[in-house]
Amino acid sequence: MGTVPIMDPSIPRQVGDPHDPDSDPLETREWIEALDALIEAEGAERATFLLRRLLQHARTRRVPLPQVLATPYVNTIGLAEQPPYQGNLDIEARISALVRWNALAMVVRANRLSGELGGHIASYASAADLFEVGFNHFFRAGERGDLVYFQPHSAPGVYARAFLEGRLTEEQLDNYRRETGGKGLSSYPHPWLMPNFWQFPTGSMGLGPLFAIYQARFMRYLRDRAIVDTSGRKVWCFVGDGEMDEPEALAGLSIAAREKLDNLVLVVNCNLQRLDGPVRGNGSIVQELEGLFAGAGWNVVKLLWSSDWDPLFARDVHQWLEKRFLETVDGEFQTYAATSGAFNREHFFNKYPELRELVAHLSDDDIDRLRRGGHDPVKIFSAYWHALRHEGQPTVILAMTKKGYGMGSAGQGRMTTHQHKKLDTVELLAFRDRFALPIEDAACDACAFVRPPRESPEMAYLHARREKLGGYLPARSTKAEPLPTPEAKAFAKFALEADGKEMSTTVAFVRMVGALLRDASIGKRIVPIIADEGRTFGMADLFRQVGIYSPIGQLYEPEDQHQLSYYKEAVDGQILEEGINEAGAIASWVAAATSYSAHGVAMLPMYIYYSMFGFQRVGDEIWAAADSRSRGFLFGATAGRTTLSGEGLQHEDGTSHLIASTIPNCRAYDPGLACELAVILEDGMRRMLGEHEDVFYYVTLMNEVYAQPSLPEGAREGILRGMHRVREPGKPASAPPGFARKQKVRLLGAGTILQEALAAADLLENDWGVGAEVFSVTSFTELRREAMEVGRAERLGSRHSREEGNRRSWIEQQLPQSGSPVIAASDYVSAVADLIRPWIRDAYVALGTDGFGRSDTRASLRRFFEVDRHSIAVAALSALGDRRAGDAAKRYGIDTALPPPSRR
Ligand SMILES: Cc1ncc(C[n+]2csc(CCOP(=O)(O)OP(=O)(O)O)c2C)c(N)n1
Repeated sequence: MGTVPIMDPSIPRQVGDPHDPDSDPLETREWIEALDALIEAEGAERATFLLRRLLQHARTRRVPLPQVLATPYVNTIGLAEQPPYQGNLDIEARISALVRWNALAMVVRANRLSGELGGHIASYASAADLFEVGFNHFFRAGERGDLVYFQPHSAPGVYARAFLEGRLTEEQLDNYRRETGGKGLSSYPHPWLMPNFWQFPTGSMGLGPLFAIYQARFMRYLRDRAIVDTSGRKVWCFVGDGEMDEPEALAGLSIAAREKLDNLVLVVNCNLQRLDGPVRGNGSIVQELEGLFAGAGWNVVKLLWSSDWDPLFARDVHQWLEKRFLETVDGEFQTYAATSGAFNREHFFNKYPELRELVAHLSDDDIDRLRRGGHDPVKIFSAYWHALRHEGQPTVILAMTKKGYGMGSAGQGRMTTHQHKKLDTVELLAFRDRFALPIEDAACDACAFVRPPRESPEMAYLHARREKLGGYLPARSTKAEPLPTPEAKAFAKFALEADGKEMSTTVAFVRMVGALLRDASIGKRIVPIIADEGRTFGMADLFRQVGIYSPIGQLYEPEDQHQLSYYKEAVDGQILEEGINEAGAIASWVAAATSYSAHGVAMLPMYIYYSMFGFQRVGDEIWAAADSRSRGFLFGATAGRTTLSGEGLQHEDGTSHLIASTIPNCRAYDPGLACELAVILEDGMRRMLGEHEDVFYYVTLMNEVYAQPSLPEGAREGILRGMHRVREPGKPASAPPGFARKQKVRLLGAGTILQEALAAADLLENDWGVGAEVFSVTSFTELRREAMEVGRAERLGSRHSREEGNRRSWIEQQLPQSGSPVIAASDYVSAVADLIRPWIRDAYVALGTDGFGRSDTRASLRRFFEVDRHSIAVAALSALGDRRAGDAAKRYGIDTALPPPSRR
């Protein structure tokens, strides 16, 4: 038995408590009686006022104050504040038993079929009542309904309920975790795999709570900007207590409190266990989370003990129970969950004579039946009821449960229960009896699914409840109206007709966004998102143009108020300025990018960030965004390992395009020209907002300034498919008609490195008499994808779906076998250019920026990574087998003795 170190020493102790000696018990009693009298006569509010004043005074007198962020280990909501239960507890218990049974049967059956399928029983067993009270009384469905983020490995319970509701078939349940085999069910909530069912992917622990918080915040944004009236809608998020150790799970706590998100209820299923063992064996996860959430400014509701304990609390006038709870660490609570009433009596209650006496009238079985709060619908109902009525703060409900509840010796509270998925006949029968399920022995042994007839009282009740709450959940909708999207000439004429004007693609982007924000059709739907780098990317003008969202407007006169583009915060501000918080910014982006589904109104998020702090920093969130079928733009700005010069190892991105290429629905582009950017934006908007394609775009932007050409005739298709020719091999001025250079190379350049490829072509022609054709590669990823599709179609003898009849990929069309080598260079690791190697029939050299980024000028960096014009020219000569390659290296000052950049 240990003591919990973080327990609050201010908890009132019983007079004469040996652990908290009182030097003057009589005086203490007088103070307490005085407070009681005050509450009695003038009410709790007055008592709060006086206590606050006393504390203030004590502080000025430098009296050390007790820690105030922890309360006793009892329910926050007292019996007197409990609303009457508004349902039929008997029927609900029978429904809940059926859901529990079917969830368990699903996992056991799947594992009888194949041990490799996995699945979890114990987590849902602990969460079942938390979910069921929600389904029967709180979760509203439909367009104006609530958004529920489910604890991922409790999915079997959600499926089991949908089965009872008639929304899933027995066959689907039987195909649990085999959704690729046909009519089955995915392991965890995945909108990609079950697009009509799951709304929010939560399988990667920690993202659920973060996404839920930013969803609640985005709902306020939609309301405040008068786009959708989201008032009254709630976000519910169910999360494991072990999961709360994920940094992402805690990352949004302060914004939720700061923005007073009382439309959010987070329910932490505190079964005190995670996968390997206890969450805080030597401490108390409930007390720890209470301190964290209360400190961040949340309304904390502890839901620890069931109604069974109320009579005991009522008789326990000297708070012996509170004292005993506080000194019990979670490792012990887990043991009490796994053991019998007799054991609990012996080890928990018998420690103090007062507690022994308190339960003397109870049998061991009675003690065994003393439930934890998260298993008592009455207490759960009360906690939810209060949470919904709480104003001005988000609410967290810390619900204590038992992991594997009802699994008896097969799993309840056992160290190994998380992965327990096999139950023998005896254990199955015991489970049936424990929940009084009407199942024959043989059916029980066979783990038969059970669904009473529609007209049975249970089913009639279940459907009536859901009808009252607007329909069934979870259900994902995609009803948003398509939006007409503008043509590039409407927002990017300057880029399409650049005619040699100098600018960077970042500057071009900012101009395009500025114009798009004024577009009558989609302007209001754009959600610009930045993570404290707006000024870096030259977006400061937008601060005033559309304002920065703040739910309380601007309470101060900004220092720069007299400037044209001052820092303007407004309730209807359009920009989400997330501060230095890429995780939060992506969470906002996901909320906006899925608004077409969650809110029936398509938004167009444009999140611009330092490209290194995207896929690398929050890659898992982007993966979840892809799973969520997000539609929107991600802009990796001042991208490229050598273009963002001077910033060094941690900022210079050479990998994001490689990671982006692994995400099936991410269309990744690295345009080097402003006109290319315009075409990509135009097409992206059309596909996402007009055609409702479930894709999102990753586009890199650079801050290098150079002359921009107008959009070449006929280039549009190539830009979108991944490459187009920008330069023919040159001819000497005096060349006779029909002149052809003997040697020719083809150079591919991506992003700003296209400029190096163009310069290399000049070097090759002028210095070495080699003809060079230059292609701008806007997307190695798109080129590869299409070529793979074509190759697969050929392999399988089927027709290529996108390009019917055309059996040659775009790469092969652009770079047919010709005997001329191909040299590609990008500002990313060479593996990016290598993505297309299999389809190039001639010698192929892929140059890239492998190695750590470093601080230097652009020219030096490009030389260092060997993607500069000279290195490209030398690579071309070498690929031609031209003996002059060595001379060229010498002439251009390339030190061939240096080790490769990745080893320097
Ligand atoms: C990011 C991440 N890490 C690890 C896992 C694997 N995992 C799934 S459930 C689980 C334990 C969950 O414990 P807890 O959150 O306490 O929930 P409980 O099952 O106890 O209700 C783990 C480690 C995961 N899904 N995601």
